[in-house]
Amino acid sequence: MTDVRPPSRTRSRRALAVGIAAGALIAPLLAYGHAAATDTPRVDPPLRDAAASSGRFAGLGVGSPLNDDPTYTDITATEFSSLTPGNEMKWGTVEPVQGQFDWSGADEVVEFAQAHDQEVHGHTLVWHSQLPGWVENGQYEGELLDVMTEHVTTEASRYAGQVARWDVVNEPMNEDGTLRNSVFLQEIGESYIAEAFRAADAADPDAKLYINDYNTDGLGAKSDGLYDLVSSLLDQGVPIDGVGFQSHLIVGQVPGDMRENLQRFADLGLEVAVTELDVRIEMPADDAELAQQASDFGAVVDACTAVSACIGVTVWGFTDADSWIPGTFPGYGAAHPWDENYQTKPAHDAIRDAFLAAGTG
Ligand code: 9MR
Repeated sequence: MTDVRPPSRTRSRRALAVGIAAGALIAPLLAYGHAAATDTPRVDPPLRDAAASSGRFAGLGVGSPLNDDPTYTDITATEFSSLTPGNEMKWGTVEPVQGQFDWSGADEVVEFAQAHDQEVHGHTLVWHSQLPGWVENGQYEGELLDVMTEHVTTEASRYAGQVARWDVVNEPMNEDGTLRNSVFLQEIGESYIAEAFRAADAADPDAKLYINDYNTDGLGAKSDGLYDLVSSLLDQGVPIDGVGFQSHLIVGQVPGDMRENLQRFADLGLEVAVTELDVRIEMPADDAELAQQASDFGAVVDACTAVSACIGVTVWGFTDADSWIPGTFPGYGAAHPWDENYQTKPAHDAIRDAFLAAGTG
């Protein structure tokens, strides 16, 4: 449980970045762009190649534990170029007892990603949810600032060089744009956010450090609050590199100003990414709703590819067979690009086509 050796490093993050950049240059010339120009029958590329043609990644938030079904594993490996562990890197999972770490689930995802030339998007170091009871209930030795710093340092150090991006702080905002009254805000104050970023930067200087939230995809009070927070962190010289927009959406409700919103964060000099995209439908879903859902997935990819600093799109689960939605939003489902039988839905094609349009345009 306390083993702190990292898994073997088969491919560095820099090598991955170079590989993806090279793919971005070559793919449109050799495959899809050429096919279109010469009328040869089009071969549909996996999402990762379509995304690479626009210089971006196609990411997946993977189920927990990594599903053993060979079809699931095959799609995970072949369609995506970035994996976000859905639960395996959360505080409650990796440090169930203060100072005692269980890296088994996280290592499994990291090793899978390395074996398939995928980046790892680390999720997440400091979050009010899925905390171990000893943090939640204040049963720790010492001050919470020290406890948090120790946790961030230990986890980010272990995966240094193997995680492309870290969600350092997850979901810090309230809907009205004020800071969420988490245990960290209560015990440490607003500076917990800056301190978490400083600790992560010291532990893994090469990882891109993100703040990540939901209902911040379009303009509005919550994203205004996030914008002010991020601006203030930058003014203080806090080492923050990016903003993640989770994009847990309802069919037909992609914010029309999503591109504008991503762009204003990019204009601060930051990377942006769509980090947890799904589009839920009230069940049962009919063909018209699936068509609207496809348009919604495409619109989100379009919003990303319209912003040069938007580096990729991660979907939060790929199949309706393995979804967090029905448990959290009873009556809703069908939120993902593959159906419950692992067949692609119109949403899948819309994601692919939006990336290809950006790549060849
Ligand atoms: O996908 C995760 C699911 O398996 C967990 O049950 C759930 C618990 O909150 O967390 C899910 O992922 C969340 C992510 O970590 C942060 N943004 C919201 C996601 C959906 O709840």
